[in-house]
Amino acid sequence: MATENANYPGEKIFKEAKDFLPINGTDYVELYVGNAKQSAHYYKTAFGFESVAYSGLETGNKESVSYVLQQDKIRLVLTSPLKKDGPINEHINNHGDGVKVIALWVEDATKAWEETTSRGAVSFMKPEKTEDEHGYVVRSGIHTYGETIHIFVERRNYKGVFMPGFKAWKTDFNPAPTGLKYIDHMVGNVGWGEMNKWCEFYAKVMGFAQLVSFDDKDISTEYTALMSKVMSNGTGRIKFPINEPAEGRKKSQIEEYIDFYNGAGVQHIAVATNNIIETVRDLRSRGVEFLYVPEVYYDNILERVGEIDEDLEPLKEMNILIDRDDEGYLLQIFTKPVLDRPTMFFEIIQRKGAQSFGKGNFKALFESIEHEQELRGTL
Ligand code: TYF
Ligand code: FE
Repeated sequence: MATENANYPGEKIFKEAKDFLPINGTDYVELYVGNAKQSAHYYKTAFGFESVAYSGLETGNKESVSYVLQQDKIRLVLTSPLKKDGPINEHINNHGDGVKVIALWVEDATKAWEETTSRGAVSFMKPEKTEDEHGYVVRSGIHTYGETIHIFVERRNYKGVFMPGFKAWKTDFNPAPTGLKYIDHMVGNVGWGEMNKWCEFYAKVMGFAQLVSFDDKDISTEYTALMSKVMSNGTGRIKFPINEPAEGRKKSQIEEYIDFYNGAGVQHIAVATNNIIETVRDLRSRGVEFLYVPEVYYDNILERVGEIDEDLEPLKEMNILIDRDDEGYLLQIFTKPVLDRPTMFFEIIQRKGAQSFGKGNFKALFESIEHEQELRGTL
């Protein structure tokens, strides 16, 4: 399965995805948060998510409350505890608000659990069937980096709004969507020297293959050294870059994350749009804050990326970054952290052929992140 990488002796690359774990797509992303009601309001108002489902006291759930939001194929679940103590409180105490679950939509959650645990995954939950008048869902789960988990969701026999235990969430407050379509990739930050271990986990346990690798030579700016590898499933629909800090002059942004999150966790969720200029214009008007890249970035940009369909002016106005690879180009922009701690943020991405991750933008992007770190006094 693994072959030697000639450039990095001793390092393994996983060339071929295996198909023992077919995944249809991301089912949902669940965040444990301090106040799910207010977080839900933020994701509706600022990002244009729609209300879908609810679980809480009114549905007989006395332990926790969850709001399910959706925009096109992107489903978010926001969960808060209703009582003191327990795993949700502990998670929030350790990490602040953050992603607990990356749920993957599969045809057979029992098989997904058997295939992954037999290859060494640590079980989070055995296959469990829950039902209501709309049918049944089977879920199973395994641990991944930090306290993050993957839940496998089998919903082919379910017709309800989300899952048993939830009711439809009807409300008169329905802000318009902002054009976000699907999750393009979700990035994990892991500790020093742990990147290869987690890439190996995705290769061995989940059958993923390695798409790309960046080392600190690619992406070492003055301070922010890091290494990154992208793992992907066979269809390419699920892409999980894994970052680890590297030695730099001062503190790596990955180390800053690990310090505030108290361990490994999800660093950013990249969401795709078909019209990044309009999406970003809309998000900005709703109060979403983005990283700033100095105007000089645009001075010789077209020499670097060649011809593009969009006018440069609105891209510059919105501060959107551009990069090209041999398959096409991409447009991307990064929000500031959306939580109190400098941990998780969003990327908005529009792919025009390019299947890469914006390597040509790393320098500008990381200098911008360093500027924010400086303001936080965490460099
Ligand atoms: O997902 C990626 O690889 C790009 C670039 O800390 C990136 O979005 C990589 C590391 C990072 C922030 C962005
Ligand atoms: Fe990204």
